[in-house]
Amino acid sequence: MTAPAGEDDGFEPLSTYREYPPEEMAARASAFADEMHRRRTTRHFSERPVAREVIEHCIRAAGTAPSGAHQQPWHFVVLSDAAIKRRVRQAAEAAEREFYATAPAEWLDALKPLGTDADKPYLEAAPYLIAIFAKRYGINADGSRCTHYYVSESVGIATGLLIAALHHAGLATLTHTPNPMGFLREALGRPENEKAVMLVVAGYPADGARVPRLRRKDPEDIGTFL
Ligand code: IYR
Repeated sequence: MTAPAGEDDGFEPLSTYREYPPEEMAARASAFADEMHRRRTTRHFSERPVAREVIEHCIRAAGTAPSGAHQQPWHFVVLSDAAIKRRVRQAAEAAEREFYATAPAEWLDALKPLGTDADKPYLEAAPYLIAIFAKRYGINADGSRCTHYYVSESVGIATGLLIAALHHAGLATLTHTPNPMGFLREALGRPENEKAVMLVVAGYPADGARVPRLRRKDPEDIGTFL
């Protein structure tokens, strides 16, 4: 596992790994699961400001996600300016009005327990909207295209880490997927090779914030050991 002396094979020792005693490992796994269980998506956000530094750290955490061929095919655009948030809200609500007027009955029925509708006040109230873009392909220095691999998987993992990081920091989150959301790319000045995949709303929950009474599947129902 070592390169011939004097040659750089592009590898380095795995120096960041930490081993814990087995009991500590189990305790850490359990505590993390408990912490993640406390995460709830809410649609009720406070306007209370949050330090930009917190969001910067959370994006740093998201950027640790593994990605196809380590191409890191993601970009996060953080919106906090009131005028930009208002524009995004207006465009998202226009798209959602169309969605709620035309979506299949089965889809609308599935959404009923969440109590959603075309009004998205949280897109203006919350201090941060984080627009997540997937780089469908890369651009080489000479302007030619470079294929990206497993883009949705990679961006999905990064988004999961972002949500976990925001929750861990003590922020409430909401994943919002305007339908359609093509408007985001142009509105936020992102290049043609990027595709908007999600808006993550982040901030303090509003006083009296509510969430639907949902039940999570039990571990036995979502995992099988063979
Ligand atoms: N984009 C719509 C509808 C919506 C769809 C799903 I699937 C959800 O889990 C929640 C909402 C909206 O944001 O209202």
